[in-house]
Amino acid sequence: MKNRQYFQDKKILVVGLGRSGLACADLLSGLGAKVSISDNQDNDATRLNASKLKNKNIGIELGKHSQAFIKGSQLVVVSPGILPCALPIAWAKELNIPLVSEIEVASILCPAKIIAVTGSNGKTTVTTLIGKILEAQGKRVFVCGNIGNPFCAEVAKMNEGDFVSLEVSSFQLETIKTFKPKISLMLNLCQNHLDRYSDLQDYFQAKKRIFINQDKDDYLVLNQDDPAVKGMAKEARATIIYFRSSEDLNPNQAAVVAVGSILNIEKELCQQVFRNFKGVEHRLELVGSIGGIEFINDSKSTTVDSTVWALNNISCPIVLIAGGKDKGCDYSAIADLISRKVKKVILIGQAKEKIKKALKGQLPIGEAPTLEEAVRVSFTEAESGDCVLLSPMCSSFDMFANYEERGAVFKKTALDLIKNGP
Ligand code: UMA
Repeated sequence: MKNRQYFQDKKILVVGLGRSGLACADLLSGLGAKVSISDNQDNDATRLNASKLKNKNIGIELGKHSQAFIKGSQLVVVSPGILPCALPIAWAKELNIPLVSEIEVASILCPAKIIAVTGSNGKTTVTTLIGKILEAQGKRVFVCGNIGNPFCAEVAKMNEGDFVSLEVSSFQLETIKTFKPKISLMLNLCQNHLDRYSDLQDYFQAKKRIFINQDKDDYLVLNQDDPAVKGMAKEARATIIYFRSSEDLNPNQAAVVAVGSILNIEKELCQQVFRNFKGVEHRLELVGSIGGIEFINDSKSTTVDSTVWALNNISCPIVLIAGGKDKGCDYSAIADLISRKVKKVILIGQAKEKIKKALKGQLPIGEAPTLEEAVRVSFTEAESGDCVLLSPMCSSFDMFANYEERGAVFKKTALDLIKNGP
């Protein structure tokens, strides 16, 4: 790691004891910082994470954020899920304490070249594929970030000459200060997270922070087919590389090939990687089949556009399980496609009524109180040759800890049905 002394002896408050907070507090205390961590929930998950920090001389506050806890801090590090209006953020501003995100901390220490991937859809697949093409080229690469394992959990293992393929979310970008990827990639932009941002522009603005510190020696890879993304070239100082889909490359693959071209990785090698790629978990993941009915787990779909992608990539009739926590998206944009490709929709979660209204009775719609029940109902609605697809268009936080847990419940219920029958 570089800049090890930067955090030494600094009094630092980490806010949020989820995955990012845990990794960040652990890393900083190992570097000799005086760390404390505050989480406004006192539950099994936060207590478990707190137990992992035992014996590390870290002050832990659970069940509330108190102003006394922040006093005297020289730096506040926020987890991505902390809203900009949260109390610790207001207090940090009031007390003039610098405030950064977990990826900022890791990037200060990171000796590897950072390839940062953002966009509304496809981030996880592209981040994974960039990791794979670099591996195929014989490079040492770390794949982390919003994908699931925090940057802070990986950075201590990195050396100069390594690469990091980093999925970054708008939440993480809001509070970066010096984060400066060698290559930034903006895949696409669509309606998302409107439960956090005041409007689309506000959301796009957060996304654009991925390139604010880049200069002409860095690269910004932009989607030429997405008008909202293409126009960003004029706001950036980095060298611009465009990508666009073609007959032999879907948009995600075209983006990976463009990144490969900067890294001197041949298109042929990329295509070999694409051919061997089995996909990522929770993204159009085939779970299994019974009686000619396939179960497909697309729990990673938390936007309308992401479900559009899923529906366009499935050719058989679909029983669709959708719904969850609404992020302010307009579901009427997908109503037509759903009515053409889907036999029946089974809705779950808080967004049920809003989705039902948007689909305007264009097809049969059912509801289920739980995901397990939705899987069982969908199975009885499906016939041989159909598939049961979980592609929620919403985040999972109304019913689950995260989309991974939602996907795991879908898979377990489907596999139980496959093994034991209805
Ligand atoms: N909390 C507080 N105070 C608050 C709000 C929350 O203390 O005011 C606490 C919660 O009680 C909880 C902790 O903060 O204990 C959770 O922090 P977090 O929501 O930042 O979650 P992490 O576990 O740190 O996971 C985060 C990302 N989560 C979010 O952005 C919501 C994960 O992305 C990411 O994989 C992980 O860091 C590692 O980098 C998930 C996600 O849904 C997959 N991302 C969004 C998306 O992809 O659409 C952006």
